[in-house]
Amino acid sequence: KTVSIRRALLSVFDKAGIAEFAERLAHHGAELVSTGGTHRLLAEAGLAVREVSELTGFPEMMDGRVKTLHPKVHGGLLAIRDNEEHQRSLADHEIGAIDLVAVNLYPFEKTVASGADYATIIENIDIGGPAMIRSAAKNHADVVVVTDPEDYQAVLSAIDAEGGVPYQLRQRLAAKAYARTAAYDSAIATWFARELETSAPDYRSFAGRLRQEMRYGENPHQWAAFYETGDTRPGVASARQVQGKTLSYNNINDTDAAFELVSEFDPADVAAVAIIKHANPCGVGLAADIKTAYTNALRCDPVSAFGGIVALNRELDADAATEIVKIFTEVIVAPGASEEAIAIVAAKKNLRLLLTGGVADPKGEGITVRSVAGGLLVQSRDNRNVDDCELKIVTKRQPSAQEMRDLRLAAKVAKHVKSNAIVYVKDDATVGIGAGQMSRVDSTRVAHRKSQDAAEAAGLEGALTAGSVAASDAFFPFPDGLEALVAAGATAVIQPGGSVNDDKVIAAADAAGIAMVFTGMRHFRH
Ligand code: 93A
Repeated sequence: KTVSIRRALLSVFDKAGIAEFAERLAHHGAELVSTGGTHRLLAEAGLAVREVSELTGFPEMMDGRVKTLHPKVHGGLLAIRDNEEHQRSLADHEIGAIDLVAVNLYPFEKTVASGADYATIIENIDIGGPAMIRSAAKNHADVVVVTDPEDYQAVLSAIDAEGGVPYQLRQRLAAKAYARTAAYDSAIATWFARELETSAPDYRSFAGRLRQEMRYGENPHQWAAFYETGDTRPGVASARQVQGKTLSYNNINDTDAAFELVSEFDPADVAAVAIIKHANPCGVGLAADIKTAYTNALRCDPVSAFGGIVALNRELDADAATEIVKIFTEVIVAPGASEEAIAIVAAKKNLRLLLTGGVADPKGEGITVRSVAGGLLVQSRDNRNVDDCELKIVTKRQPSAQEMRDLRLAAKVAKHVKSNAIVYVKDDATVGIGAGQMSRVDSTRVAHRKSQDAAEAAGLEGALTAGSVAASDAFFPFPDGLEALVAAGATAVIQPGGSVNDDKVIAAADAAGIAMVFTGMRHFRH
């Protein structure tokens, strides 16, 4: 059956399109009831509209905190139309049925994002709005709930065509309504968690808010959308896109990986650049300036860097921009950019430039979510790195100061490489990265072979790994992995340790005369 609209309650913060919507409903014979601000707007538009306070017999009070929270409203929304008992209650208490509710909420998320003070944020928690939305949505068998101005037209078209709103549309709008109130409460819970700096991750924050539908997902035959959780800390979701095409599913995933990686390096200490392909780094460089850090990163694997994502931990300057646009790059993400740099990037129409306003806090709390058939796997963000570890030198040979610096860089990069991860570093830049192999020895070999290719591209003999240091994301179960690193030219190694065979691995390192450091912290990433 279709529901014809005899009485509509309109209470909207975002007033876009509401006057036209109300006018059309009135045209079809609906009585209009409205709250203060919405009432004023509709009356000024020349429509016959009653105030909700007239309906309830109570004034709007307490700065509007209590305006629609009343049995005359909720009874009118929740009464089942073909239930005699419910109908008698309506009659006994002189409650009029309400057939349609159009509500959109106080802008809680925007208020938080604007940096408003505590009291203002609290005042922007809508109570009456979600209550009406939930009542109307529960009773979608008899009531129409509209929470998005984008849906006004669909409702009007149905009324024009059928004289009322069909069940299918009411049901779809009810589902959308609950998604909205869920995301709203999730944004409030997330804000509270951050205010309290609670270490307990907010497992509800994956109930996100639809931000963007993509043309497709990881592959063209897959549907995809981007949901934001309301977390406004620097990162891919809160970044401002200055230019370039719309980001794709893979772009967003890779940009996140790139930005999280460079955020491991404090911009006050050093400039860091990471180039990412398929969510793995193909080069990471540190230097005193961003341009040098980029050229250091590029040397590691210039072939893979083509079409990559470039992340910086400092502002993009003109020198770096000039260098980066020389090869095809999909995305640049940085805390900021100079006017000159923005102008240089503008010459490449499709290249996306994202500005985050700062780096991500590597120690920040957060959650990561992935799906499995029939469920979601949720865990806290991996917010520790080698700087949090008590390092233990386990070999006779001690690492030199430069080796120690390079070992720290290698360990931080390895944390962001899909397991099994092996990372070779020399002179503040990666020189070989092995990712995603099922055996650690294979990752070691892959990294070494890629390093030979990079050496050839640079017109050098051998491999860039000669005289390098290496990191492994997890312990070596046997000495063979370590021996492969030594064969590739590594002079120092950093790894978590903790294998039952540690003694044998340490003996192999001593036999080869290299230095080895244990971190005690594993960084699997799948
Ligand atoms: O402060 S409230 O939580 N208390 C209420 O009873 C209530 N009823 C509707 N906020 C309430 N609303 C909200 O007012 C609606 O969700 C809407 O966002 C806004 C519309 O107010 P106005 O019509 O005065 O602009």
